[in-house]
Formats: sequence, C-alpha cells, structure tokens
Amino acid sequence: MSQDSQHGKWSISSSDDDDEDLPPSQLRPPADSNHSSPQADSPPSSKPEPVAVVKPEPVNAPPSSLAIGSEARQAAQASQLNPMKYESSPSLAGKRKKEATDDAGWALSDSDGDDDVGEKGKSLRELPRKPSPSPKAKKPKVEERPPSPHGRLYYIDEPQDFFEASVPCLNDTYRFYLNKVTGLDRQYNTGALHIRDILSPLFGTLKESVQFNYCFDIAWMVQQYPPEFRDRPVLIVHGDKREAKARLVQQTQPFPNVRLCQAKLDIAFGTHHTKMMLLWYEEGFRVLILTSNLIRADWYQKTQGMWMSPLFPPLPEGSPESAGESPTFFKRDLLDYLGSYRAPELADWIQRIREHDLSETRVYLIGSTPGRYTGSDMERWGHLRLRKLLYDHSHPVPKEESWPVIGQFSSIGSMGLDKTKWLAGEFQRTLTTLGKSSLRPDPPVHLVYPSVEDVRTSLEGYPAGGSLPYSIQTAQKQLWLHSYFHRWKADSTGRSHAMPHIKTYMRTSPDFTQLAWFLITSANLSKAAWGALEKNNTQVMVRSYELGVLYLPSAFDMKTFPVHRNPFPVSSSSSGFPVPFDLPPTHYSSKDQPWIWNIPYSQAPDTHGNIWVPS
Ligand code: GM7
Repeated sequence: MSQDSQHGKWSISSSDDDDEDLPPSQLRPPADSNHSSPQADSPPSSKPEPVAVVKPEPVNAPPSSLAIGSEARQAAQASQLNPMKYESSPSLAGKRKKEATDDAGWALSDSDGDDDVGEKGKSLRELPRKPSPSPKAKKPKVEERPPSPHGRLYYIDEPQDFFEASVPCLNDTYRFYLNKVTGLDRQYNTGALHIRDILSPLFGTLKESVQFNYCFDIAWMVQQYPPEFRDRPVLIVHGDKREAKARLVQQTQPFPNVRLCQAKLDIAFGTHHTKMMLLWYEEGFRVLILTSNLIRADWYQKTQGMWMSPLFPPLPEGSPESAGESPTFFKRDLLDYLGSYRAPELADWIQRIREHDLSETRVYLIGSTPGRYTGSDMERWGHLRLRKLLYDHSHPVPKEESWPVIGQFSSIGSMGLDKTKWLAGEFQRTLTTLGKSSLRPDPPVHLVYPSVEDVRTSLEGYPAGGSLPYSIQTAQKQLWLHSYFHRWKADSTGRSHAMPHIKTYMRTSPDFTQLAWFLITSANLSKAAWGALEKNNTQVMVRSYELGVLYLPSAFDMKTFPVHRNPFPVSSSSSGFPVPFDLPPTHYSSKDQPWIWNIPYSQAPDTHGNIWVPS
C-alpha cells in the first residue's frame, strides 16, 4: 500500500496493515553494562525493528542517503546485521565527557509484541561511568552493533552541587517532584531530585529495596545506591521474557545481592511499565511511584516525575490488620496491587507493608494489572478505577462543560479508525467524570505530546525521540487524533527543553488556574495501559502493568488545587500545584507534526548538529 499522508509518501507493506495490536518496534536494554547486541530474532509480527541512528553526515545529506518506507524497513533489518558505523559529529568534540567503550551499542530486541505503546525504545542506553565488574556478555549472533543514539562521549557531568548535601528543601504538600535535569539553569532544578538523592541516607537508612520497572541497567542502578547500602538486597520486578530475560539475568550476575522477579504477562502485547521503589529502612518504610526507567538516559535530560511517600513508621507490634490505613485507602490498594502479581518473592514485602503505618498518605493509588475483569472487579484497575475515584471523591463545578481535560504522555497506542472507538467514548467519559453529576458535558480535550520541532530543539536533540516511540504504522491509521495535539514546549523557558517521559492527566478550570484533580502515572495514551471495554461493556481488558497516584482536592481539604504558575524555582511553601508544563497548552500550528520515531528528520539539524535517520 502506498499512501500520501501528512508525513509524506510512504510505502507500507501489507504486514503493517494488521490489526491495532501489532507489536511496535522495540529497542532493548543492554545485556550487560557493556551493552547487548541486536537480536537477530524478530517479533511475532515480523516487523523490523527500527534502528534510530544519528548520522554523522552533513545536514544537507542528499535525500538518496535516506531509505524510506518498506525499503527502509528492509534496510533496517539489513543494518541490524551490518550496522552503520557511527562517528561523532565534529560539533560534539570536546563538549561531551563520557567516553564509551568501543563496543558500545544499543540493542534491538525481540519483543513479545504489544500494542503499539507497549514497546518502546529501551533504547537510550548508556554506559555506566565506570567499567562494570560484569563479565563480558556472550558474543551475540550479530557481531557488530548499531551505535547508541547518544553516540560516544555524549553525557556531560552533573555540576558539583547537583546532588543534595543536606535534607533537600522540598515542598512536602503534594510530595510531587521532578527529576533533576543536567544542563539547565539551577533554578529549574530546585526542589527536584536525582535518583542518587532519593537513595541517599538523608531519606533513611536502607535495609532492603524493591525496584519495579520496565528497563534496567543493573550496573548503573547499583552505582546509584550510596556505597554503604550498595550490597543490601535489591529485588527487581520486571516483565522481560525469553531473550530479554536472559539478558537481564546476565546483567545481574555480578551482583549477588540483586534478585529478579518476573511479573507474569499472560495477555499478548502487555508490558510491565510500572515504576515503583519500595524502600525498607531502619526507621520505617517508603514508597516511590515514578516515571523513570532505571537507566542513565532517563535521569539525564528528560522531564520525569515522582510521588514520594512520607516515611511510614512501623506499627506497634500486635496491631490489628486494619491499622495504618489512610483516608485514601492507600494501604489496602497497594497491598491489592502487589497481591495481583501473585509472586512469592513479594510475600515478605506484603507482610512488611502490613506492619507499617501508611495513614499519612493523601493520594489515591491507580494501578493497571493485566487481565479481563467483570462485575465489581472492573473498577479495580485502569481508567474505570480512575472513573470510580472521580465519581466518589470529586465534585461537580459550575460551568463544568468549560473545564478542559488535559492528557500528557510520551507514547501513543492504536486507538482505532475514529475517536468514537475508544478515546471519545470510554476514555473521555472517565476523564470528564466529576462527582455524581448526571450531566455529560463535552469539555475541551487537550492532548500534550512533543512535536518534531520540540524534539529537534530539545536538550537531547533528536535522540530524545528514542523515548517517544510513536510509530508511523500507528500514526498513519489515526490522523484524526492529531487534531487534539498541543506542544510540549509552549514557550522557551528552562524546563520545557527537557522532553517528557512523564505522563500526567488533569482537569483544569477554563482559565487554567485551578485543578479539579491531577494524576501522575506510567500510563501512556493506550488501551493496553488504561484498559478497554469488551463484551457489550460487561468486561474490561487490561494488557499492561501501570501505576500512578491521583491527587484529589478533597484529600487535602481543598475545593480545587491552585496551579502554581511558573513553578520554577519551586518554592517549599507554595500551595500551588507544580504542573510540569506550560498552561494553557499551545495547539500545534498547521506546520507542526507529532514526533514519530521511525521516520527520518533530515531537513534541520538538532541541538547537537545531528539529523535522525532510522534505518
Ligand atoms: C517505558 C515502555 C514502552 C513504551 C513506552 C514507554 C514509555 C515505556 N514499551 O514511554 O513510558 O516504560 O518507559
């Protein structure tokens, strides 16, 4: 099939014309800290995996150097066997400090498939700063690897004062924090946290931890723990299968204190996106729910966020089962979520949590866990869980129909041939629920997703697009969706140069100064993440694990949350909510296009003088 789309003329082979649950391309994590190689095996769909390559060629490279369409996909397969050599662009010389080893690479993988959004670039891998103690990975089937999208010598050092030396000055009203971004003015990092801050003894004397995540660089992760805690037990909860699992096992080998727990993923194309830390201290217990993978690129120049719980103290011995519950039933819901893994490795943790006092929690937990649910179980997970919480604990406002809904995400699944299939029907019905009002107004829906220009001019440049895995195969089937899109970078101040990997959903007042609710989550805009109704709406099917927290004003004794306009520098006392992007959202202009990761961008160089040529 050949078609003229907004993206130019594309030849799409028949393999792309399948149903919406086609697995997207997926780039995978390193087999070990020296990085794994591309896998020769292909995903069930037989779709080739794109290799995003920052070409060292001049920006005015002749178009003939760009393969497109199905040829590109053949070339992609070929290049996995014989990848292009990377040379760093002259403009980078001297700018970057980290030297990668010669076999640095970033790998493609098989995927278990997934719905579009399910899979992404486990792509932005980087090398650990120090040579890893890990043994060399088994020589892969493919001898050479494609280069890292970041190339060699990419990372710049954090400044001396990047990490907190004393208990950081944090606004603990909402306990919502952004990640520190290397290369921004200091003011934009106030009140922000790096993973090393989070794991520092300032927050507690760590005994053991669990890391739930999608993508891991185990050697890098271990380095983020302070030396005095580095050999304490860590349990990794992941969703990798087969080759990907073997690579994770391999990565973990040098660290006897690190154990693995594979989350069951019995429904096709599901992924383990949940990002959570459970931290057990001498002093108590803490939970973090976040958006960053455990890889360096995710903590470098991206906008990411987290909710950090208060320190939960141990309950007095012999406390009843029901003790330590919060007004938001966070304890019950966290135990429910953990129970859904049915993993023996989590049993001790479930018991430990039971023995702690979580009563100070003011947020609601919203999880997704794979399955087909009926009856009252339909409201346990995904968007029907959000709908239930909004129904029970939020309130109608005057002129409700003019209170916009905003969704902001870093990847997009297949949503069908038109908006009625899922977005405007079931998902919008959830997002527009406000208390028990029977009015069903149709407020504005603003979707915030980076445009090509946002990515091009970002701190990372085009390689930021490796974490925005919206594929051309998905995009071209839903051009209708793009009319909802708003820029990530609404202005040109500080924070907006760091591309989002954060996902947020909210309801604002017509003038964008008040919030009726706010959600931070791992869930992208996809049916796999949020769930989709089936069987005449008597069943909901969820493919992936996701986790987020919902802020409702009623749990803070407020009517609405004021929006903290221009939240940087973050103040430790503001009662305003620090929405991590500019409001009001700016609609795409007629020239703007959403970032699509597997097509070339060669007309204009990025902030590092490079172009983007997926092969
Ligand atoms: C992730 C994984 C994935 C697709 C998208 C994402 C994303 C992730 N398969 O953007 O969050 O967990 O990082």
